[in-house]
Amino acid sequence: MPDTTSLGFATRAIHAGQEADPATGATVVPIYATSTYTQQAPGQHKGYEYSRSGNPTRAALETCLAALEGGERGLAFASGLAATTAVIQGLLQPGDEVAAAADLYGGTFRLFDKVFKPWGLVTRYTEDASVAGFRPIITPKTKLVWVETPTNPLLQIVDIAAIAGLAHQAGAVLAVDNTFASPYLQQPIALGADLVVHSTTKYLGGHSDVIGGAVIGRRDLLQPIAFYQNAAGGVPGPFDAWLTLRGLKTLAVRMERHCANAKQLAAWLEKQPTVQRVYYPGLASHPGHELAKQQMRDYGGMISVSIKGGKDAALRLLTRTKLFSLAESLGGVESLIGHPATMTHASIPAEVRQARGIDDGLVRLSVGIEDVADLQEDLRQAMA
Ligand code: P1T
Repeated sequence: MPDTTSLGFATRAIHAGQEADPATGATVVPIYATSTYTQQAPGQHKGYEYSRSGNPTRAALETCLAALEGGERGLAFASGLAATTAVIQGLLQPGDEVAAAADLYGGTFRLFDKVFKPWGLVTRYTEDASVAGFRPIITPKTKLVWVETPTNPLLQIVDIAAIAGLAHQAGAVLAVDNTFASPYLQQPIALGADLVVHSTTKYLGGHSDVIGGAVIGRRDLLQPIAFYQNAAGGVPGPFDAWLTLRGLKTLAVRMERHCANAKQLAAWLEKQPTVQRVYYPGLASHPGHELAKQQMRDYGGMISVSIKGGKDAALRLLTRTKLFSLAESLGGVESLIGHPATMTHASIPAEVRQARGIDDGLVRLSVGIEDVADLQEDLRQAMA
């Protein structure tokens, strides 16, 4: 394995873990569609025994993910939530506590609340994701601090270095769900985080054609998570690993366009009379703008918009766009529009959701890489 650490991001995305196939010389990592591997004698093999434990296509993806996040090791999972599950099951015991920033993907909240709470895990949430906000929810039992940044769906920015310092003082591990930023825009490990979690379904895969997840971090910390990956088996198949690896190759150029398009649309949306508020960290009006400038390369492709007139007005917009597809998910080349209250965040109780600002007038945009003039015109005609 040549050392890729000195290479730039776009080069690593194309080369890390992806040297020519040792068996055939194939330039592109092949889809190793095999469940098992023939051994010369029991235990004598070429590094692979069974594809739950390891598969060369998945191994290439895992190596590339680690190289992009600047971690020692990467692990790929069948979904983002399978990755989150592996972190919890690999590192925590019933009775342990998680301290989490309250604004996060509804499915992650549901996992903590409906699966791990009955198992014995206590999750405490803070609306204020600053050090001052986290302090009161960190107890001697806190083993894991969990943040997204930017958050889903309100695009809050969390100070990764500051929260890492706080977590480490408390003897806890900081995990950052880096799905909204992608490693092209933000590398949490360099800022002090211990683990990075991804839904690779989003920007990393980038084409809305595959579900996957990942955990990246230090070798010692990943060891029990890797044990769980093999023991419980929530791994991606080789075709899914291959699609994700194929997506990664263009991550840098895609993110540039996602960011440029979103920046233009956010500035335009802020001036529209039907818009109450625009949530986009690239806007000077965003409370996390200065922090985002420090810890991110650019501001990402996600925008949330609060529409005047509440639910009815929001639903009118959602059903009138022609290029923005009304759909869950984000981070693909095509633009998507969604209604967090009834879609991605429906699993959060209504009163909790509303208290957090995820009201029925909130619309979330995943800005794709189409021509931005077409996207703007689509929103204009839908809001007219
Ligand atoms: O869907 P899955 O690959 O299991 O990933 C879950 C997940 C984890 N973390 C974040 C920040 C996410 O946004 C998601 C999935 N989110 C959506 C499907 C969505 O539309 O927000």
